[in-house]
Amino acid sequence: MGTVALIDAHIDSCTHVLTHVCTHKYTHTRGLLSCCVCCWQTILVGDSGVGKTSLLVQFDQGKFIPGSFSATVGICFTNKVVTVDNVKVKLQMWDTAGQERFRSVTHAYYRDAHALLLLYDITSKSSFDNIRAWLTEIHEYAQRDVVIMLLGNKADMASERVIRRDEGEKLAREYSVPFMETSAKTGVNVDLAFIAVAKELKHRAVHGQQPNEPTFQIHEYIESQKEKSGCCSYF
Ligand SMILES: Nc1nc2c(ncn2[C@@H]2O[C@H](COP(=O)(O)OP(=O)(O)O)[C@@H](O)[C@H]2O)c(=O)[nH]1
Ligand SMILES: [Mg+2]
Repeated sequence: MGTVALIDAHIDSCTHVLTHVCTHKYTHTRGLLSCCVCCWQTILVGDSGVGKTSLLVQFDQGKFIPGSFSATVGICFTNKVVTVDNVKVKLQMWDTAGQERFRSVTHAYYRDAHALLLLYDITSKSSFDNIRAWLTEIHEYAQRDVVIMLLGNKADMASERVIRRDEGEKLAREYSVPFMETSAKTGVNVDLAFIAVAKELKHRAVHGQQPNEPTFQIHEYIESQKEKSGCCSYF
């Protein structure tokens, strides 16, 4: 089986629930690219109504379906293969529907997560205030090297904004996590959030802990790529 076929076969096989880290690395025979196919679990967390499901649908299908999704109790996931730096990366994105109360997201999901997208709603102060509690829980149960990204969603709702962008930035700095504002409705920064996570995970898998390898700077990457949603939409 050729390398590409092998990679595709691996991607297809990597679909079962709670798949563990797939660290297989395939090196192209011509040696130009180190091609790593991984299946990484990314969990969306945050209060109910912040737009987790909408964000996932926007990333997966490129569209916004207005109205609340039924808060089915349980966790479901969506798989998506993205290409970062010529490498196919499979993200398995878990949506914590109906589990938004603290301490109710099964600890196993945190433990198995490679990345966490933590959302608040820029029009909801309580969802922002609860971010600290979410981070406490994440630090308690997730792996120490989990990639965390803070997202202020619903950036399109400028007139109803109650959390300024700089407040989100400050909180993110305090916890040393990357931050951006997103809109599941317009799609602003949605792909970027997932792609930045995929790039970070891919970089870690390919380059590992080799001391001489330049590290991928997720903060700098995001700063260079992100669209400022409504530059003048502060109060
Ligand atoms: N204007 C706007 N509405 C959004 C956005 N994201 C989600 N919503 C709306 O917010 C509500 C809750 O969204 P949902 O995805 O179900 O939130 P979840 O409970 O966190 O999964 C729904 O009415 C969505 O249509 C967004 O970026 N902009
Ligand atoms: Mg939901």
